[in-house]
Amino acid sequence: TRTELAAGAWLLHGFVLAQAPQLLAEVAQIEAVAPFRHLITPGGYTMSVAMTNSGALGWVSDARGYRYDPIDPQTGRHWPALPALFADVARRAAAEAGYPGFEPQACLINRYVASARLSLHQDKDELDQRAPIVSVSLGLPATFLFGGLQRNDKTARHRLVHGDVVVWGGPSRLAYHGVAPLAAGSHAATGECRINLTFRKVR
Ligand code: MD3
Ligand code: FE
Repeated sequence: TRTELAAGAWLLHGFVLAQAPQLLAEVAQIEAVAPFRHLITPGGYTMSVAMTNSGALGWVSDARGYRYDPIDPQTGRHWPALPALFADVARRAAAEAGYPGFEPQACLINRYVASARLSLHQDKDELDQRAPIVSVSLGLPATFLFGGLQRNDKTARHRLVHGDVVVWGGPSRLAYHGVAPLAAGSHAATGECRINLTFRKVR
């Protein structure tokens, strides 16, 4: 089943439940090459969410700013290639939500432990903002905050659980969004964390 959370934003309930073990096995392979790390924001804060990437480009942040880079600055090597299963899931989910022809170039992988959060932000480092962003939730549940096109717009809360996929396109693509501090817990698939994959077309 699918629910339209906002104009152009579709929640596909349990869309990757069957593939979750294989998706997590791919994450383990990726982090063996490109370890999770806590990036520093341009303002000097250390992010509570740990991040890594796979694909031709990876999202990074440091004192100089945010950018997509083909090289992992921590290892000096290319990010691990996008697994075929990742690309397949991202394409199928986008098509299911009404965005056929989506080709992900980057997969940002976020890892949340208890209390980790993502403050309200827009994703606007991608040159092609007509393409949607596809997000996959694995492990512990999270409260997702979804606002409007201005930071001060009222935010709605949505619970995202293991296996859920959300496709953010059209008028929702530039909406402010974030994740509330993760509640402590344990999940059979991931242990004491939540993993989120976001697939992006960058340029
Ligand atoms: C709505 N990640 O990585 S996924 C991010 O759960 C990010 O880790 C969150 O926000 C997470 O940038 C939320 C859902 C999401 C991702 C991108 C969006 C929602 C979005 C872009 C535009 C609008
Ligand atoms: Fe985001």
